[in-house]
Amino acid sequence: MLTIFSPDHQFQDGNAELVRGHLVKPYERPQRAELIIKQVRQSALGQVEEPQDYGIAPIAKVHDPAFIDFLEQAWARWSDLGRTHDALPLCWPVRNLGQAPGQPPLQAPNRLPESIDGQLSYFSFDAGTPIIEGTWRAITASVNTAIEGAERLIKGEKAVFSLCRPPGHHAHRDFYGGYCFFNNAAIAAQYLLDRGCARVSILDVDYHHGNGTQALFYERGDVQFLSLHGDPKTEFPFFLGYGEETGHGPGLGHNHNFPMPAGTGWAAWLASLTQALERIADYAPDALIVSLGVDTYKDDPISAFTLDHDDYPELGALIAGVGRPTLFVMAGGYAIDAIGVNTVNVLSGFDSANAI
Ligand code: Q9C
Ligand code: ZN
Repeated sequence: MLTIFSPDHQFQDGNAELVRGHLVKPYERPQRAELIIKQVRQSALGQVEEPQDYGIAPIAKVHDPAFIDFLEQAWARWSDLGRTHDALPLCWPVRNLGQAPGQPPLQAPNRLPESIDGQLSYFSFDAGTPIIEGTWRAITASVNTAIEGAERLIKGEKAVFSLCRPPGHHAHRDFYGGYCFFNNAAIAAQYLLDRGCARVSILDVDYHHGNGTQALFYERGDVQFLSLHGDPKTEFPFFLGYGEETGHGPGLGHNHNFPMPAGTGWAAWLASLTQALERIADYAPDALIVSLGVDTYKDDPISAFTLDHDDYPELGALIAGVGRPTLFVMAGGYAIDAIGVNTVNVLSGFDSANAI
């Protein structure tokens, strides 16, 4: 399988993350991608190539122009105030905060503040996603990595691995969070639709619900979204990912969530995957995008499923069974010692099944 990879991912390298009340080095760190690419090369998965620059246009098909401009300028505005540490928001318009009596609904919460601090809050949903000097460079490289993978599918590749970092599946049209800024998989899906695909399925196997991807396509009939994840009753992102979220309007029936409790292992996870794969077969997409997180692994430091090394090749083989051009887009996975093996196990499992 061809891998697309940009060394520019390294420029997203935040200093601090709050975990269980402690300030720690962020789990979402450059070493993740370095260890995955090392394993790709060691295991001779296939060629590794760098992406071209596809510019802003394909990002603007999915994200709000004001949000894109904000991300491009955020660090300069922050550092112009003499600040040298990570730019982080700390206040959000929760429920009806900002809704004064007598005002029309939602007017006040939707007002754009003027300061960089206010706008960090306006364009985000958590404080776990630091903006630093290199963030823009890294997030545009990550998008280009996803689009290059989509472009290669159009040119005839059967499967491509876009080794994106930072990840994307938590990013909405106009807000970031969960380590994600631009929604790499969604941008790749839209790129495929704009180049002749009629229907695209996105299967999100990351431990966390792909809230951004779901929201972006919730009312769309041309993208099917399926997510297997930790139950939002107990897990990030907490406010989306329930089973009753099935889509709206033309999207009704095209959104499928499979929340599972802490402690879920391969057998129960496989039962959800089997259902998801049946839904994909029914939808008959022209292409399949997999948001590939390996934070389902038993020793992942921020997750609670118990998948093991040997489960990942089987996952890859089952995805190959869909029999569609397939783009793997890297998402989460924070067990540093295992991230390379687990990721490449999925990809080589896919390749082995296809070779039969
Ligand atoms: N601040 C992905 O796997 N934060 N995102 C956990 C510690 C959010 C995970 C709490 C985890 C986001 C792409
Ligand atoms: Zn995750």
